Order: sequence, then C-alpha cells, then structure tokens
Amino acid sequence: MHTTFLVILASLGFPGWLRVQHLINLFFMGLLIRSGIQIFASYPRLYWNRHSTPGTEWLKITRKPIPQDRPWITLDQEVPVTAWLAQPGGDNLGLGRHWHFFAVLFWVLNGVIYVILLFATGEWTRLIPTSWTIFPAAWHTFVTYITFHVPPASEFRPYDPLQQLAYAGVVFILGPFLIITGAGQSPAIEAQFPHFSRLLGGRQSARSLHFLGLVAFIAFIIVHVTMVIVTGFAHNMNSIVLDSTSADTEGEAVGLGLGVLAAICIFYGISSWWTRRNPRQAQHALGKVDHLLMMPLARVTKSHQDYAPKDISPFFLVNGHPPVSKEYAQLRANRFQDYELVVDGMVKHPLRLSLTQLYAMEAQEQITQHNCIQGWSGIAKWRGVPMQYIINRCEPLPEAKYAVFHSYSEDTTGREFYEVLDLNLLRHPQCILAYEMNDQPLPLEHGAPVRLRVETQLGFKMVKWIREIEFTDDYRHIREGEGGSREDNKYYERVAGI
Ligand SMILES: Nc1nc2c(c(=O)[nH]1)N[C@H]1C(S)=C(S)[C@@H](COP(=O)(O)O)O[C@H]1N2
Ligand SMILES: [Mo]
Repeated sequence: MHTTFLVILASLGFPGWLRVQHLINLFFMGLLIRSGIQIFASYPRLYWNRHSTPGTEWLKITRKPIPQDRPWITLDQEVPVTAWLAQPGGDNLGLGRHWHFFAVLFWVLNGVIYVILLFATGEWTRLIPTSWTIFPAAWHTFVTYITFHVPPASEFRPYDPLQQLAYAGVVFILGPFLIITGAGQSPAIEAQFPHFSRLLGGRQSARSLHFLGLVAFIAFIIVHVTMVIVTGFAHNMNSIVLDSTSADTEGEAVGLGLGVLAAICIFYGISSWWTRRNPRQAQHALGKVDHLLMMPLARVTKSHQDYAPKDISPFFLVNGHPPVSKEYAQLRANRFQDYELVVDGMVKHPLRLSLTQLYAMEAQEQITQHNCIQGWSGIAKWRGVPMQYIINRCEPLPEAKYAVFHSYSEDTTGREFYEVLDLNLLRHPQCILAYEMNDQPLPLEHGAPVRLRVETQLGFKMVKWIREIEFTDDYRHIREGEGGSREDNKYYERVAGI
C-alpha cells in the first residue's frame, strides 16, 4: 500500500510549484552567498572564543598584517573582494549587508511557502525519510557512486536514498541552521535573549558556525551539480526544468535551464555594478526591505545582558581614531576638568553638564557585549548615566523624535563623526552615557571622557568622544541626511539591530 503510493507520487514527477521554487531558491541563495562573502571580508577572521582577541582566530583569510608599531582600528582590516565572488564587490560592507538582508527575507519566505506546499500536497513523503533503513541504503548508494557506478533506475524514487538524505538534510537541517546562526549574530536578539546566544557559544561562535554552514552549502551545491551532470545531464535537466521524460524536450530543457542560469549570473553582475555606481540609490531601495526586519526588531527588543566579571574580554578592539582637534587636546591635557556635555535642540531645558555633575548623577553598571558591524565583538564593564535620566532632566519637546550625538572626532571623510538615535532606543534600560570602562576612567581610544552605550545596536551607533547631544524632529537635513556618519559615508542602515 505504502509503496504503491510512493510509486504513484514518483510518477507525478516534479510539480510546477516545486520547479519554480527550486529556481527562486537558487536565485536568492546565490545572492546570500555572494553578499555573505562580502560581509565576511569586512573582518575575515573567525573565533571560537567570545573576545575576538587578535591572534586567537581559528581561521584567517587575509594577509593584511596587524600593525604592531602604531595604534590601528578594525576598519583598516576590511578586505576588498572581486565582484566575481561578492555582491556588490569591493570593500562594501554596508551595501553587502543590504543585499544580504534583502535576499534573506525572500529566501525565508520562499522556504516557508515551500514547506507548506510540501506537506499540503503530500510531496514530503519522498523527501523526509520515514524509516531508519534509509541510512544503510544511503551508504550502499555512496559505495556505488564512490566505485564509479550509477545505481539502477529502480533506486530513484525519484531520488536515490543518499540524494534523499542530502536534500532532506539541506532543507530541514542546514537551512534552519543558517537562519539560527545568522540570528545569533544580531546584537538586538543577543541582548533580548542572552540564553539563546549562550546556547550558540556567543556571537563569535555563531559567526564561525554560520561560515561553516556556508561552506557546507557550497559543498552541497558542488556535489549536487556534479551529480546532475554525471548521472545524465540532459535527462536530469528535462525533469528539473520541464518535468518531462520525453527525449524530444531534452534540447529545449537544457537550453532553457542554461539560459535561466546565465540570466541569473548576468543579474548578479549588473546589480553589483549598479549598486556600486549608485550606492545611495541602492541603500534606499534595498533599505526599504531591510527596514521590515530592522524596525520591528528595534521596537520589541530590550537589552537584558548581564555577563559575569570573568567574561570580560582581556583585549578590547578599537574602531575609530581619536579626535585630533586642538580643542580636544586641551580638554584632555586638563584631564577634562573643563569638559561640558552640551544637551540642546528641541528640549525644554538645555543642559551643560560637567564631568563632576555627570559623576554626581545616579550611575548604572553593566557588563555587556559590544558588537561591531564588521563582525568582531568584545565584553566589557561599563559605568555611566542612563540616558533616561538625561531625558528626564532636559525634557525633550513632544515633537523631538531623535537625538544627534555629535563628537570631537572626525569620520572617514574628515568631517565630524555623528550618529542619530531614535528616542525610544535611548529610553532602553541599558542605554547609558558611559564614563568608565572596566572600573577605569574611559580610556582615550574608547571615547574619553564620555561615550554612548546602546546595547541592542551595532557598535557604530555608540558615539565616542561625545561633545553634544542635540534633540530634533528630523535628521534628513543633517549632512547627507542618512542619520549618521556611517550611514552617510558607508551606506550602513540607521537602525542597526542586526
Ligand atoms: N566618534 C566616534 N565614535 C565611534 C566610532 C568612530 O569612528 N568615531 N566608531 C564606532 C564603531 S564602528 C565601533 S565598532 C565602536 C568601537 O568602540 P571601541 O573603539 O570602544 O571598541 O565605536 C563607534 N563609535
Ligand atoms: Mo564598528
């Protein structure tokens, strides 16, 4: 009874939806792999420990040396990649991320529809093994192939046992694994669910696992395509493309299949070229889709991080060069006794707060993980004033929706480094103006005398060397209008929970 059912199913071949979804999957998977390589290249080092300490990586795919004789920042470690491999190529972390999150939304959507249809149509019975005998059978098939034989046609129903295991593994294990390890690198998710993060061994181990998932997927694609070719290319393309077994349609199927593959490759090429020619347009267009992920995540997540003192990173990486201005040098020479944090803009009570006044306010301590957009992370203990207290004191006007954090330092274009934060993020429990790091006054390179900590966001939002906090109802009139130095210059996204 069961076997006749399978035979009938097999004789149904590949339904149209399955063939279309296979193609859609291929298209978005290609984008994910390409943009994934782009993202990886912004810090091509992988760790199993939580601290990203230079020298402790288990994999390093760069020859760039880490300078020993002068201060260096992690932005220097970004490696450009050819557009043959990466989307969009070059050193374009921001745009690569836009492509990655754009593709992931559609890839997951396609996957969900696929799984629903799989079960709704009974198609699952030939994908999901229902008996343990699949394992010895798959071994048998493996031995057959490895000794350069092809199993008899009767063993394909429509897949041979090894093939069925591999496909089921990719769909139900590798796919979810990539989603989980991807999510495990999001600062917002990590901050909201510290236990989930711990389960994966932390962000660095999630990043390493995500990379190994990529390697496994590429290995699968290589074997899969090789098998399609060696077990009868025209015949197989006929099934995959047209669901036909007639020799008459083989030519058409091969032509159509290769044509679509070529079109997809051309799309990758042209869209990469377009992205780099019109980065701002790409940032906006793809950003519309990314925002569907980023905004709700920012709204619902709060930081609940509470690492133990023993988790504190022995070495905390640095990004962004300290200020070079005379004004800052003078402040620093005088140990910031003349420093005044300016709080103004759309507020009822503009403030000027000296360090002594900040120290006198009720302080908060937190041991949290810092997540740089480039992929590294580090854990430190921070002490400072919750932004909520500053908000209570200055009382933003009802129309104020954002705060612009101005700094003493320069961004990569030589202008003031600034970042815009949504007010709701600043009211979060672990959002503080930090003036101490690991029980010491904030070191120069980490933002002396005051820097922002907003623990559901990526590191670039956490402005160091803060000069002024300006409340505003809009940010689009500021500089390039994207909501921060990194958004303006590097096409990062304004709300950065992933
Ligand atoms: N003023 C200023 N703040 C900045 C930056 C910068 O370049 N200038 N870099 C940001 C980035 S990208 C990161 S990852 C963190 C790094 O903080 P750290 O140097 O204390 O590790 O600072 C953020 N704040
Ligand atoms: Mo960063």
